[in-house]
Amino acid sequence: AAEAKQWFETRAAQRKALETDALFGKYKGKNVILLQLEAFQSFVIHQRINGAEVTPNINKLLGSSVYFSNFYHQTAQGRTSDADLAANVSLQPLPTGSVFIRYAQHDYDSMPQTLKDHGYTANVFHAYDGGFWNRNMMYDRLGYDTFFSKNAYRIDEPIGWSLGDKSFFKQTVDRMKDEKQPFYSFLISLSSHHPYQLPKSAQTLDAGSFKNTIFGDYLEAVHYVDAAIGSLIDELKAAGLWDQSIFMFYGDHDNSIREWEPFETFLGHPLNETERFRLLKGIPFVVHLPHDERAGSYEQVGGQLDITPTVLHLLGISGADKTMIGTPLITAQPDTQQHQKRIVFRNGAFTDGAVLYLPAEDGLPQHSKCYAFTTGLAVTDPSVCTAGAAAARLELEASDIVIEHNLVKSIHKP
Ligand code: GP9
Repeated sequence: AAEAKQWFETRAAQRKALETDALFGKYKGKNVILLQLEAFQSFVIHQRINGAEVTPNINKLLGSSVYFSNFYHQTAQGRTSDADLAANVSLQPLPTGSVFIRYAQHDYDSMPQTLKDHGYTANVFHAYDGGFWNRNMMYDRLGYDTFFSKNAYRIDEPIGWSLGDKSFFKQTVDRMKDEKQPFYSFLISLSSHHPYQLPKSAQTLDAGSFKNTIFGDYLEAVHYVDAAIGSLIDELKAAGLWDQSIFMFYGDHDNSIREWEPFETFLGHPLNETERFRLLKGIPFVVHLPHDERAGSYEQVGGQLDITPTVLHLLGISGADKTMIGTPLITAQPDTQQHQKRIVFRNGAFTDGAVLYLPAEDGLPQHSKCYAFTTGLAVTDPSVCTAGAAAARLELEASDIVIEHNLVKSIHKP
């Protein structure tokens, strides 16, 4: 436990050092609207099928937003709930099960609670049963004012498990526009849930040769979600919230399609091992800042655990007294500050943008792999990955200890 505490103190000190950055507090007092998109992967962005863009609204939004093109999900068995934990609590998921279910009675330094401590209202919206993933309990623990679950919505656009995202977003904006500002709103979408079959009336993409396959259904589903995001942006503008808010979204996890052939056909080339890993873990992270500031594509690596630290940094709220793993991604001088940053995955894999380390499935160190991140070529001297792999293990162990022994509140706060 002492080592875990020290690990978190070191990480907190790294965030503290960034507080002199010119962007710290640049967006103080703005609303924060964060969308978690079901099974939304980044490989569909900027792609076309039969001449039509799969994500036309997102592609357009990227022209005026900060887009992290090397951003990865860090979920494990807890799937959607792990993504939520990563994004709002900045801790790693557990090796087995979901923190939401196993440790909902423990304490966390959550984004909603931290923002509430700074005068925000904080609500979470998801049009499904409130008990799923133990959300009722966990959201209470994380400090949200209100969890608007399925009962709070009119099911006037039935899709899949529940309400379609278009209506979900619209009804949520109707609530948000009457909310006391500044607010934090966390919205969890659902229409692009496995197995991705939309009603015929909601299918507007010609999936061509993928039609009537799960991959084609997935493309249809993300195309629908993209349209829902387009409408949501229009609604936020009409409600006068767009330039008063930091608007962000990310994908929660991969789409569970485990055959590579349709991906390779869609992308038009075979995928080597690093490309497969990057595709499987790759999710979009898009941040629209008021008045389109800092728009561009950023290639530095990042992961879901960096979302809360990034938000706190932009709002000028110190993350130095918080038990979190991530570090801010949007800083004035990302290149100098992000050196040695590692994105750590639950199986012990990591990338720092230079190498990708994949531990052996049989657990034998000699079977682990160390690749150059961009070329995907095996690194001739695998010891290049050794120190990073050990550091990744330490991060996972420190996170597990803090969660399992309820230590978040006992880490030293400077
Ligand atoms: C249900 C939704 C799906 O509420 O969040 O969770 P998942 O099955 O993707 O983990």
